[in-house]
Amino acid sequence: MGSLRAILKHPDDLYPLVKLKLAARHAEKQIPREPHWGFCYAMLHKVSRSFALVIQQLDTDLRDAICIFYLVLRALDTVEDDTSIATDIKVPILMAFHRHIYDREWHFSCGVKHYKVLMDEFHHVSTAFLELGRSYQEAIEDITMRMGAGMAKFICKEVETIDDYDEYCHYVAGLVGLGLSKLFYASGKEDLASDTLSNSMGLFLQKTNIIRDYLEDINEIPKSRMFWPRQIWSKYVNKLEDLKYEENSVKAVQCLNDMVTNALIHVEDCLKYMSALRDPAIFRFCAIPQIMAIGTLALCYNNIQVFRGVVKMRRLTAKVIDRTKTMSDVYGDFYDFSRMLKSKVDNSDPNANKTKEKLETILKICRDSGSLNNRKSYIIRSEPRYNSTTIVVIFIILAMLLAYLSATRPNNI
Ligand code: D61
Ligand code: MG
Repeated sequence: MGSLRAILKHPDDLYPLVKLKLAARHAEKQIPREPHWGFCYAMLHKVSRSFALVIQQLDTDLRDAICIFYLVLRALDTVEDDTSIATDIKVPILMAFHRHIYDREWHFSCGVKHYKVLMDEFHHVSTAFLELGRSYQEAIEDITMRMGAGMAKFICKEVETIDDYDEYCHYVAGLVGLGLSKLFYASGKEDLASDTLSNSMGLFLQKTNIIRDYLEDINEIPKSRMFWPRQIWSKYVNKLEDLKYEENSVKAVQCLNDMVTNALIHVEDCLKYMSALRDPAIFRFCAIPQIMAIGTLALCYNNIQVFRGVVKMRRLTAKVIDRTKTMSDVYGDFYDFSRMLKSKVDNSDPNANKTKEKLETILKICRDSGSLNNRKSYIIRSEPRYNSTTIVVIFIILAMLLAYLSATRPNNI
């Protein structure tokens, strides 16, 4: 939860934040009573606050399926990400994970903190999985099998080329897109989306994470993890870790901008995918992470901080969740963030023209949608126009409300 100081500085963040808190409490009341479902939803909140918030607002049976889909893949990813497990132990677990989900007795202890609890008590997840409808189970099993095999392949292989990068991202995130499209279709609420568009939805999110998390991944203990493709970084430095050293700042930022330009390729497909959705809750579920991603790219572009610490759009989350309702909101936000990105392009950057071309394509799609009027931007924001007494009164009331909500609900936002 934002500090009082942060709230005082950005008063318009407060209303969506309070709304979000109330929505989270409401959703919590709807969690099924059985202990395995209780465990699954509590775990979802702990391991992913942002996805939990968007999953919550879906209708019950689809929501349950997506919750389990998320936890199964998060568990698989915990095995993949645990750098202390030897390869000969790890690979067979990844390959057989799609069978373990049918076995209530199975578990494998690894990971840390919440992830360790998820792994130790995985029987709750398999119990809940076994209660899902057969078409949901089949979609989850199929994607888990393909993701596990893909992860296993990349345990022993580095991400060298841009094709490798796209292939790795397909396994860990593109397949989530394919699986979600299948789950939406199985719920009877959506047509079946094409694999290409579904894949792009995942690639755009995953590439944004990989760009943002450079420092975290390179500093991973006991062994650093590298997802930036050699084909891109070798144009700027000799070793991927050289990007974090101050003397390479200029090259580092150029490399970062190259990576952002590569991620922008997927935007067109993502907009096409989202524009075909019909169910408002599914639409919001898909659109919110995409808006956060383009916002994150806009924040990371040309920003040396990516190599120094954490760059996150924390403050915007509640607002995006509150405001994203229709495709016009999506076009509007993609338009604003693309303009912000364009304003950051320096003509001396080796990819300046390529980046600007990609951004022009996105801006044109948004303009051609004909829905850019009458919107309030996240970026161009007016300063609040209250006098000081009003500010003090409003803050005291809202701070008390927030303090109350935080005290009665331990989950932080
Ligand atoms: C619409 C809405 C959500 C979508 C989508 C379409 C298409 C794809 C995705 C979500 C997946 C995006 C993944 C981006 C975040 N990356 C990770 O979490 C990495 O792990 C990848 C393997 C596990 C994937 C688990 C997952 C994630 C989101 C889901 C989901 C399953 C199921 C349903 C809905 C959303 C990453 O994790 C570490 C980190 O970034 O903190 C990694 O290990 O690389
Ligand atoms: Mg992983």
